[in-house]
Amino acid sequence: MSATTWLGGERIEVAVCTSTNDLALERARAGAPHGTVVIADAQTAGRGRLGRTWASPPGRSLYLSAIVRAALPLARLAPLTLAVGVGACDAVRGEGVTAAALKWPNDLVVAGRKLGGILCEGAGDAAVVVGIGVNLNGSSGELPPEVAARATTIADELGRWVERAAFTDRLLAELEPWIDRFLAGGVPAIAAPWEARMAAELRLRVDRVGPAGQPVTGVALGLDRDGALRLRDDDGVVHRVHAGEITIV
Ligand code: BT5
Repeated sequence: MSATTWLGGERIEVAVCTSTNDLALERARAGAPHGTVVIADAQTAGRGRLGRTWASPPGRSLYLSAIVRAALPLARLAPLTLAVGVGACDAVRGEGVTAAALKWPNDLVVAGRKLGGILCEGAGDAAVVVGIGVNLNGSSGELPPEVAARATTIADELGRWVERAAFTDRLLAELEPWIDRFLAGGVPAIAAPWEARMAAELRLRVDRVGPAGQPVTGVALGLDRDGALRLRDDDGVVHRVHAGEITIV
């Protein structure tokens, strides 16, 4: 595993915070350099997209946010998430969870159960924060009941303890080149690798995608040129999905 050039050069580790994304956003606005990484043992208000919560119990998982100094318009945050997913997927596979795969737009899954998630947020004109949560140790059964049934941990998958520091180094080393490739080449630079790691066997239900805003159920075919998901429904019609609640059926 090679070391990184810029990612994680500066690391801020705290026992507890509301959200590592909050801390990273604050540091980004205060001028922290490209690649600064924030890691917490626990988050009291870990978050996902659309106001959802990321369960963040202490001492057993990875909660990490990285500052990327790049002027990315809002529309490019979603595809950046895809690039980050490729690196995160490879890190988890490298740890031994070879069945890990990507579910559009920001989930890391194993056989339909969620192992990790990504949340990218803008931090002013010239920086973004990339937040990643990966369930490492303990059993998914110890997560809050509303999450447990659809979650997994690396320890659940491998039957052994995962050392957070070593996994963090692995993750940063895998992430850096994919972020660089995306910043240089956009979606075309990461689309095929993303598709190669896509959980293609899952049946997905997407809210508000049909012509009348109705839910559609189908299978993922891959990415469009702008990073939208192409989903084929049961009648063979292909939909472009830009947003919406995506659930595994
Ligand atoms: C995500 O949102 O998957 C993005 C999660 C990003 C978390 C990281 S941790 C470091 C950084 N700091 C933060 O505050 N956030 C980032 P979304 O697609 O909206 O999924 C959220 C949903 O995942 C929840 O509504 C639950 O159903 C489920 N969930 C919550 N906690 C989970 C966990 N620990 N493991 C598996 N699933 C979980």
